Amino acid sequence: MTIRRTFLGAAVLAIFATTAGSALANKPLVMGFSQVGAESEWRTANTRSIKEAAKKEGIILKFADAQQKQENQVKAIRSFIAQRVDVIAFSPVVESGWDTVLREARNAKIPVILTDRAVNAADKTLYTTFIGSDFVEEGRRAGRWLVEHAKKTPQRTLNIVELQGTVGSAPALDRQKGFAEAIAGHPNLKIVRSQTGDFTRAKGKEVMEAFLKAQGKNINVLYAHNDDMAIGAIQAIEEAGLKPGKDIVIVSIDGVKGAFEAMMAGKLNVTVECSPLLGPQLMKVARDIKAGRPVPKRIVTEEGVFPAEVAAKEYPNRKY
Ligand code: GYE
Repeated sequence: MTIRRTFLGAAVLAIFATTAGSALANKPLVMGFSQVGAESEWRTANTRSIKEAAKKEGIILKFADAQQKQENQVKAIRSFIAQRVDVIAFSPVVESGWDTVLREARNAKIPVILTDRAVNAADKTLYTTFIGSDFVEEGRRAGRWLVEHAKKTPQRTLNIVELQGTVGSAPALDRQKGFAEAIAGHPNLKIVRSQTGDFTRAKGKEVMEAFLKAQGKNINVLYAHNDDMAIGAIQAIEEAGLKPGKDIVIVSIDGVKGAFEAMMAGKLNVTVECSPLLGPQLMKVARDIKAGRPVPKRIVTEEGVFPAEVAAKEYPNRKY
């Protein structure tokens, strides 16, 4: 009797354990995602991509918009830790100042995925992987396009104004560096002013107005770290009675639809692609990490360069 009861009990327990086990395995993965904000067309497309991919993959997404403030991102990450999410992903608004909060995530044994922007932490074990573009290369591509363009007028000095992205952000630092590298050794290409427009249209317009006021007509080229600032600047240039894309050659980065429209209207000369469609890759990597599969430390997005001449042909293919 006792033996039978024990056996039965064990059998019931075994069944229970199996059910509980599979229930655990089927439990949807929970991801906490801290987004930079909604500062640009790029960012809106990035958010959409992440939300859609999570839905498609059956991943529960806790999404927090930081309105371009690091302190909000830190708060969001701490709240994800408190909620014991399975994975934390975030796009760090600036590069530095993350060590403490990342250590807290590590102590809680919650893996962290960086998307889009990098951190400059010396301790690389503070995050599992970084998915995103090579921003230095994007800056080089923008610079190389300009070097080619300038070959048409080799005797002419071209005064360049630069609209930088958010101060201290990986894309602003890297795009500045890559561009400077590509135009170095071309003394006719001179950066005469460089200031942040915080990756927004409004600031891009405002800073371009200040550039125009300070430089008068002595601006030949605008290099904008993103399309939105270029689009804002186009307005300022037109309001100053000049022709964007002609009087002032404009080079920018992202490849959003707004940039293609500006190119088709002859107001923008080239955009270097930076894909925001990181959602599907992010969800896949999150699953791999959760399943204990090894993931690469760096996953680089593939991108191209689109000059105005191909804009109309490429426009229908653009997904963001
Ligand atoms: O280029 C800009 C956005 O981090 C790559 O952020 C991203 C940048 C993008 O605001 O438009």
